[in-house]
Amino acid sequence: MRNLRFAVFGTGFWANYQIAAWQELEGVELVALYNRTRSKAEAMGQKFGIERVYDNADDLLANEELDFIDIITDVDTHAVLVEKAAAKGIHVICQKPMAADFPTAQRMVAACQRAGVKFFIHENFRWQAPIRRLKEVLDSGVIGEAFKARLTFCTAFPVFDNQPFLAELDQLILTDLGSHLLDIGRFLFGEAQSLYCQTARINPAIKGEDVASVFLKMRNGVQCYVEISFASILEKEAFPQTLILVEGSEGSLHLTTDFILNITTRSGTRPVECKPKMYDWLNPDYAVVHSSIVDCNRDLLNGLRGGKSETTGEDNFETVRLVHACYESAGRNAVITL
Ligand code: 89V
Repeated sequence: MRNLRFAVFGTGFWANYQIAAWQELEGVELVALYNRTRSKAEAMGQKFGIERVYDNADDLLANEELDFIDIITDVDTHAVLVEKAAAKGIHVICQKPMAADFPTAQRMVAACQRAGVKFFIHENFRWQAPIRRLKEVLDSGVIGEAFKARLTFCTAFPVFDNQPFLAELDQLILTDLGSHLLDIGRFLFGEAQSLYCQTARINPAIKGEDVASVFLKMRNGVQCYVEISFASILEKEAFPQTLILVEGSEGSLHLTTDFILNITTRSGTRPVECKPKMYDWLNPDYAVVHSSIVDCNRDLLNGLRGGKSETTGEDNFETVRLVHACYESAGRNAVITL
């Protein structure tokens, strides 16, 4: 099977890990880089041995022979790059969140459908090793019928140091983290029927909200509470894992810190360690997050080769729908029926 040739658009903090994660996989070849600041593309090119770098997206698309592009730019440039690639008949992977608003996401999905190109969203959180393990155990039926869940990602880790653009977003926590956590809710329990959300801004130095609490009623009956925060000063001062508690008719699953999944039934609790695979390139603060990029990329590559991929644009559109329903709910202080 020949290698799939691709280009990366955006050479900021996240691209360091996404490119390294691609290099863990067979069957792909990174041939060119784009960044609107040429010197940044050149620096990344030197780091990974990529000679062809561009500061003009159209020139890259005109000059290079590509099977797909991987967009790792800020959210406000996603739509224009997706549409440019679709117009050239090139398949697209785009970093989450798909778009800053719902109509733009609709336009992106439609543009790829019209052009007949494959469109995927790079949504890596559902690929985290402990979350995959929790899903397996949940599906095994050991805790019976799930009826209630809590998904938590609350931290005071200085995310703005590595990703300064986050401080500039008018809508922050629900687009950045909500996209991930709401997607995990869909991954575990399917689609939501209704939701209610409240938001707050605690850090006065940023533009958007940094705290959100969402209560979802899932179509399968599960009551799912999602709490996300970049303002939580908690006793465990490390980059947090996503913590999950699922309660079922016969027991519970509790994913706690340090990658321990406690499986509890009436006969007791069995702790299972589910550590992520460590790579020498990952940033230890983000270990479980960065490690999941490899598994996410593997799934996307499968989709590009004509197999099934979990996070297609169409699928992720349902996550985008939830994110924007949360903003609507918080804005109107109302329950939104989906
Ligand atoms: O993965 C992400 O979306 C990052 C972080 C983990 C900091 O939220 O922005």
